[in-house]
Amino acid sequence: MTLITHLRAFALTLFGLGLALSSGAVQAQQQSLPPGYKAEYKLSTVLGNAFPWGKGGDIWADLVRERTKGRINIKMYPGTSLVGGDQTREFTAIRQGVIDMAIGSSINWSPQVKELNLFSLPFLIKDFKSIDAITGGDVGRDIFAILDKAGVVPLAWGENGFRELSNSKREIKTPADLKGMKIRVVGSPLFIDMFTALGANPVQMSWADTQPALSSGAVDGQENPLTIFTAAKLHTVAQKHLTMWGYMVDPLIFVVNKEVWNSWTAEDREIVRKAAIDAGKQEIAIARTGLVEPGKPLLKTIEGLGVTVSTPSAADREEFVKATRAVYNKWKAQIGAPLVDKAEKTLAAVK
Ligand code: X2X
Repeated sequence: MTLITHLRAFALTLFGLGLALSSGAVQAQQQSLPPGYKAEYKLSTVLGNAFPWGKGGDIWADLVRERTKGRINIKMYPGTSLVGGDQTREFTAIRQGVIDMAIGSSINWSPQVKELNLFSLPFLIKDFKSIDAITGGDVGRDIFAILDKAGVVPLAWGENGFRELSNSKREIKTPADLKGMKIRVVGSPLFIDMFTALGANPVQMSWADTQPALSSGAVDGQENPLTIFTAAKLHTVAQKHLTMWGYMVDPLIFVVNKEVWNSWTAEDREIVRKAAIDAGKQEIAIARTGLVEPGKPLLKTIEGLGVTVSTPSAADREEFVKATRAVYNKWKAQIGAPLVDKAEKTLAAVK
């Protein structure tokens, strides 16, 4: 063999080695996802990241991506777009695997999980300390066990918020002021019962349909947390009157589809759980911004938009409580009296 052929053979060997190395690198990249992992996990929410709810979704996705070094890649689908915007079908879709993970409202999942109506019982949970005592205690653990049995893996609590009443017609201070008013409500029969008992005319529709309906005057009012009122600019769709009645609060719940959960390593499951808890805490703080500081600055902001903000007196509030008592009792039985008893006891102990 000549020197030239030696050199050529050497160069070819080097070339071949280079090829082998680079295809090895590509293979390693393709294999960097553990077996059974998907390239993307679909996270369902109702609201996007202009709202605390969607911000919570971004935080969860970012924490998981960072802490798993990209093994778990979450993409958020707001507007409940994975179920064509129908909030009340979200829970079933998670259970069936159409949705991999979700941050959902207790109201939207209550048609499938009747115990979640607990949070919607009129005038049961009256302040932040009270909701924290429920979600952070025995009742919260019971609800997670129920969700687990219902076919999803519950990981952490977040918060949509206390739902205050707004309308285009007049200041509402007592149930009499609500008489005949068309109020948009979410897809749980409890809300139809409640607003009917208050003398209003409840109309059930999805969040996606609500803003157009307020804008055209098809409905007069709605109820939602104040962070939604401001971020969705509800004052621009004729919502000029706001009543701070604090009649219920909907928590958010971070969950994962069971099959997806079981496809992850124990290490990754722990990362996803811990990230949900961390994201939930941050999301709750965002949802309460402007409502926990002295003087509730968010109310000033809303007044600055030309909205009248009324807070019913204790006596007037009692009128609302009385008018909805029969609804409370009917739904207490549907939810299951022992669970509601437990919640009532927990709340009585809150200072
Ligand atoms: O539809 C609503 O009112 C909303 C956005 O608050 C929920 O999804 C419960």
